[in-house]
Amino acid sequence: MDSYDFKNLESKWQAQWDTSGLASCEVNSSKTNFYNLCMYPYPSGDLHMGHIRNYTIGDVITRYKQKNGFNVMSPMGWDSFGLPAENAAIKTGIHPKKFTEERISNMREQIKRLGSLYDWDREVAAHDSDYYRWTQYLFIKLFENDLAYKEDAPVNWCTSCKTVLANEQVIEGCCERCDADVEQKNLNQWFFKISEYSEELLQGLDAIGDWPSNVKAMQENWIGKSQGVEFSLNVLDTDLNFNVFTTRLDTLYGMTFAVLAPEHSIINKILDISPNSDEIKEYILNSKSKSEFERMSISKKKTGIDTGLFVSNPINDEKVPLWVADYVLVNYGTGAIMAVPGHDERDYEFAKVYDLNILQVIIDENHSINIDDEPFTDRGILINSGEYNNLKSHDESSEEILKYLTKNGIGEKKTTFRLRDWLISRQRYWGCPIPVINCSKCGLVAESLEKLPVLLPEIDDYKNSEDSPLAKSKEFVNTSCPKCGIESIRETDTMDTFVDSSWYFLRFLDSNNTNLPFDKEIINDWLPINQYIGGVEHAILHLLYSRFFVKALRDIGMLDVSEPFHNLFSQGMINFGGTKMSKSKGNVVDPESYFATHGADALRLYILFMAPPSDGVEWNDGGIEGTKRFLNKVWDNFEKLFSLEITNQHEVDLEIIRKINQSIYSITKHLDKFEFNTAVSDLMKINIELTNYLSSASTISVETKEYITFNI
Ligand code: ANZ
Ligand code: ZN
Repeated sequence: MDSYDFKNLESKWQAQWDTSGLASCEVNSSKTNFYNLCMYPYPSGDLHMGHIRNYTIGDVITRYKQKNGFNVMSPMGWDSFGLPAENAAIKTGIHPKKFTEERISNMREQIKRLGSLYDWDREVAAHDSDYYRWTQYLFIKLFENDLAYKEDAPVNWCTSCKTVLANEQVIEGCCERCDADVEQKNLNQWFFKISEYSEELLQGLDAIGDWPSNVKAMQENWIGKSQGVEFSLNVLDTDLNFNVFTTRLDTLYGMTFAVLAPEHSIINKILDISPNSDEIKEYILNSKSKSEFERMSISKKKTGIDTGLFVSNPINDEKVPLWVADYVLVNYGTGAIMAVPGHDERDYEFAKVYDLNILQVIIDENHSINIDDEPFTDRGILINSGEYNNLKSHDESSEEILKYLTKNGIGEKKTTFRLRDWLISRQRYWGCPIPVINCSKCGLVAESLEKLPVLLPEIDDYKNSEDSPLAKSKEFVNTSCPKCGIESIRETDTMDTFVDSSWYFLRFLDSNNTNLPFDKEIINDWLPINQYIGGVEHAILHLLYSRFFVKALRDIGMLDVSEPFHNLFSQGMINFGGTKMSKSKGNVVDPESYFATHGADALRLYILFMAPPSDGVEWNDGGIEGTKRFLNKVWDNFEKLFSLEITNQHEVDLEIIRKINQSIYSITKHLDKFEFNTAVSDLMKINIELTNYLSSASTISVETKEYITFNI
């Protein structure tokens, strides 16, 4: 029989932390603030091992910082809008709200049972109208400040279900439900102007605190700053011209063809004059069904159509053919390129497929490289380039050629970004309604702030058709214009759930505010978040969107900070059977069973001990017996310590004092560096030494006992 009775101990202490308010945090305190935040979860129903890892790391930091005298804020809430609740409603008829709230209460109980400290008084849930009212408020602020706008953009359209699909519902180009082909269809949609912040989002990464370098790199790539040159090409024997963007102007003499994206705005005029206009039309239709990923993919065979027209190379008046091909994307650069197959991989592949001319204009210093089998993409010197021959490739020669282009008014330096504006409208039910009204006189008008929230209507049929599900509720749709009062209709799209999660960390700080989403002074006091902890799957979108939100709200005047997250920790994934644990794969290990057999603390300790927390790790419960045994031994040692006969000797028991100080030293050293596993193994070692000492000890001095009581 174990002496360590975790069942009773855990429930006793968890209740005690609750009643004593150990986790509750006042925003005003004489202590230094420390905002410690775990990414709020999607309420999937059950805690999985990834959650346990996340919340255990968060809990260790909360307790550690509390013990170090900080005023620690550690709130918890729910990212509770989103597709799964809606799918379940379509399948089972259970209302998404009921479905979601049952799952939340289940997860809340599990998190409490885990014993992690959260300030539940600050709890928020994205689907709660007390929360989404303020999401709508912030949307309106962005709209009023020209940071939200509406424009045509393609959505995924299932030709057989006649419904709009979310990206997650498109599996290899086909509908998840019926397997029919998915097409792109243009709808009028809402965007946030994140691209206006591209440069600042990039620069901000340098000034930020401690972030994993791979996360920074992913953000950098996503923003994708590229410095190059934009210049114009004339279509021969017409008055048409278009711009191309290149980062390799030095290869201009190697342009052997030019390419337009199928969606390029000049295409209609090309169709009027091209001898191949029928083929081009068909090609444009075909590329509509391809995803951007597919079009960019190196492994897919490149396709295109010759327009039969020519452009002239501005540097030497060479006549080269003009093609349409979908490996050129419409929304990057200018949507058109000068193709240099001799020195660019994708142009090379394309030229091989269609037997187009390939010309070498860069060579290595030894003149030994040729391009018969592959393009030459390294640095070298220019050949076949007229007066620019023998100049170094890349910067030096690009500068020289640019001088010629600028002098003749043909081109100029240009910076482009890969980052596109954020498409936030969804044709879905279970999301935050977009608080805008369409008036035939005034156009798009924001709902008046006093009338928020625009409540999600009750409907019976959650499936979407041509429109969003919300369009089915007449009471919802029909309203009057907030400006002029005439009969008008509401927007029926809802917002991307990433909008909800772009500001929840602000609401936590002032979650009971009924006048505003948050108080400016509180935010200024508490932001940036000292420590943010979450999964690496959010390394790009969530972090970028939140960073954009804070900058936009700063510019609107709602707060005075520029970055939301100072330090970021990305925990590694816990896998099982080689892949991520997930319900759909049926490889979920339920943490709750361990609460009963080993105790929450043994599980938490085991997860910390398993591996460095940033590493991915394969689940294997072989070691959990070990951490349970360790906790038992710690318990036994303390029982033994407190049962030793007390002597009146006024000298300390050095070995015991040493063990305590070794423990404090190791914990301090390792926790600051997120080396939880090393901290645990140090404690295990120290405990064995303590066991050995105690096996022969029979007395303890008064001083030592006081020292122990003081330190634990
Ligand atoms: C000629 C050239 C020669 C290029 C060469 C590269 C190498 P980064 O650096 O990623 O920004 N490009 C431009 N717009 C494009 C579009 N809309 N779709 C597909 N490709 C596009 O990429 C810039 C380069 O990508 C540009 O420089 C252009 O190809 C291509 F030896 O121009 B380059
Ligand atoms: Zn009006």
